[in-house]
Amino acid sequence: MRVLVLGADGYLGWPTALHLSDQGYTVGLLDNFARRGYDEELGSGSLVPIEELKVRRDVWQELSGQAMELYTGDLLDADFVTETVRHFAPDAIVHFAEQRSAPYSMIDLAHASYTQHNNVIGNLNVMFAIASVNPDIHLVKLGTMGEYGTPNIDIEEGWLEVEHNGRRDRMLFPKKPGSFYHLSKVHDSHNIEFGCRIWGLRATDLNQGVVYGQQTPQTERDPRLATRFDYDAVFGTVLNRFVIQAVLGEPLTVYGTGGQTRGLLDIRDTVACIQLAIDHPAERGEFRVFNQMTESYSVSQIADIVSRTYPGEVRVEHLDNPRVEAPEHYYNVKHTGLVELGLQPHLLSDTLIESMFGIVEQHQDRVQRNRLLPSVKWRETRNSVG
Ligand code: NAD
Ligand code: USQ
Repeated sequence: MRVLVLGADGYLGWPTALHLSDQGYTVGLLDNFARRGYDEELGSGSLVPIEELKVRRDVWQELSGQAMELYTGDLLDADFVTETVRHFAPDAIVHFAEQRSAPYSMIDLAHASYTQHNNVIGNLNVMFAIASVNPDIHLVKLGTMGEYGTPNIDIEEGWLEVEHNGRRDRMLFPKKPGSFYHLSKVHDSHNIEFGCRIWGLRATDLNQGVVYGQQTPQTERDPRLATRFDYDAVFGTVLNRFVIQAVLGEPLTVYGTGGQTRGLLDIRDTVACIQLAIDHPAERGEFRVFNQMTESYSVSQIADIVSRTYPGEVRVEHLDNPRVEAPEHYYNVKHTGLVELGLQPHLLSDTLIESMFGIVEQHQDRVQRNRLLPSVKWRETRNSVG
């Protein structure tokens, strides 16, 4: 099967491409390297050094014998997207290629606008390319658990059976996201669902929780195959950041009370979920949604787990929450779809954190400590003209 991975230079796109290639899929890689540009703009970078995508691709070919075709370009360029889809002729497209940081999208008007334009229009270009080249291509799109926000009812997998004034319907689950980034994913979901209705596209929207971890069996084969590992307050995600802060002897930065709860998953489960979605495609015209997370914890619980696991002393600091989010809330998420397809989750209780400490120790001299504290504040409104 031929799979085109959009965003293949990213934290998750690269290990997914390797995993699929290792499993015998013919993989194409696409990226415009925007993520490396955000690093330059913010003065930050991956804790673990990462090679250029072309180098990583060549190393993989050398080690595995598997070739991967590389397409360098921007999803905002509709002609490039259509030509790539026509040329590679995929059976499935896995779409990771978006600006994915909530704080980045909340810096100011320019960053909110960039995020929504990049994500929504890039995704539209992918949908139109599929519809015009071959509507049978299965679109596997990375969404996010944050699309739902934290409603005071159980979160279903994408759809909700509603009874209202004596009538029933199946509606997209109501969304209440918490950043302009998360909103871009809601817009994508609506656009894709519409594409399934009008053109009979087949799509799987993976509402993924916060991912942690840095290694997969494939990236471990050679340091030149490493994927990125972010620690800064804009792109670093909570568990990865807490692990890095623990090793550095810096306080774990719990925002607010730490009662906010999120769905999480191990990076090895991300790549497994993508494969399961590809192997069991949605039907023509079906907009299928899976909640791609394996367990949920509050931020305080995550800080406790890291503190307990780290062999040294760990301090936890409660900062004023720079975001606007419910500090304590109900959170009960249905996430059985991927398990029914065969996912065997790696849970936090039995894995990984210890191995992450070693990775951080090895590269800790690369950390710029001034990138650790949050500076983007949700309540501040800034536009480009001041
Ligand atoms: P990442 O930023 O590391 O990777 C995204 C890649 O897409 C980058 O290499 C970037 O250069 C590329 N890209 C962005 N815009 C592009 C464009 N217009 N054209 C071509 N390439 C473009 O992000 P990630 O952490 O690997 O996340 C991948 C996807 O998974 C994102 O859509 C994100 O929203 C979603 N997701 C991530 C997490 C997480 O914890 N990392 C959790 C849930 C969902
Ligand atoms: N948080 C802290 N301290 C920190 C960092 C984060 O308390 O140092 C808290 C945040 O306030 C938030 C939670 O931890 O309540 C998660 O924050 P995060 O930065 O780890 O994750 P988030 O901004 O939600 O975004 C990340 C990815 C995004 C993905 C999302 C999945 O960057 O691409 O969509 O996780 S989800 O959260 O399920 O929407």
